[in-house]
Amino acid sequence: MKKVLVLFSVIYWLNANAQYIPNTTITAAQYGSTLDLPFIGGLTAPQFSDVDVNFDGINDLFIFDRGTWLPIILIKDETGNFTYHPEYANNFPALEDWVLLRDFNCDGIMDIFTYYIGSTRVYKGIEVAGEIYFTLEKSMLEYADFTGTTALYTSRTDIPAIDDIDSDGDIDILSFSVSNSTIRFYENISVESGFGCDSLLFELNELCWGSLYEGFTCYGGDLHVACKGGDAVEDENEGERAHIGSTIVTYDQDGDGDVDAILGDNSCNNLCIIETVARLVLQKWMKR
Ligand SMILES: [Ca+2]
Ligand SMILES: [Ca+2]
Ligand SMILES: [Ca+2]
Ligand SMILES: [Ca+2]
Repeated sequence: MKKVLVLFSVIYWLNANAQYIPNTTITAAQYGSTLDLPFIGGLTAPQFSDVDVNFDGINDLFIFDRGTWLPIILIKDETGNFTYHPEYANNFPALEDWVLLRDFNCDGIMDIFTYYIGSTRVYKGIEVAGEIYFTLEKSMLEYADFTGTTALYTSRTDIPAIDDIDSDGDIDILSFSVSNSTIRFYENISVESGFGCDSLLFELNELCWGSLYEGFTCYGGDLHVACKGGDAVEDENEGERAHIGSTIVTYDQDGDGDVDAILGDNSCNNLCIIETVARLVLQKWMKR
């Protein structure tokens, strides 16, 4: 019995110390064509970010899959080809639900914004021996108002926009409210406070960004809705639709210097563009 226990202990120790290293040199073909990335693991709901993982001056591709919560790293070479490098996944901390890589402190190294208990956790990217690693910057983002500081709400089922919304150089956040019907604009006042872009100091600038009310529909939402002294109140039958709130991606779609946005729902098979035609005042819907 003693020998059996020793044997199990040795096997357990070996397993605990074994490192899984997938063999990426094996080729696989389907219908006569060699597959580029046959053993990447499959993607359920991928989220993509640029990041230079190996500091060669070329942005590589970071993929975070909501289905597995695991990062997938594809290294890009100078010819534009991507190669799967699973070993770099160990450079990233444990991540949940959604992940966006942004350079909040303008040091040229991507940082991590990820979901954490109804809010957002931030890790700062650093270079160690020619590879990217991360240190915890903010365990949970907060914003300031007249009551003090409050956790900056983000939903685990949606994805906020983390971008320089007001084009002053620091990273701001657009996130649907707890009621999921209006978008809140959390303004970073790092630049305004004289700290350049290296701080994360948020104030609630707008309760209803874009005067937008997004209900249960898959076809956008109502525009020019006056903010009702706070988050707009849901007046629709929640049982008729599966999900309110949306993922938000901001970018300058028409190149006119202001922020447009794409909204997408997990219960809809279409995306909607909101185009800012007068800065943060008037928007219009285009269904795609
Ligand atoms: Ca690179
Ligand atoms: Ca950075
Ligand atoms: Ca800003
Ligand atoms: Ca600012």
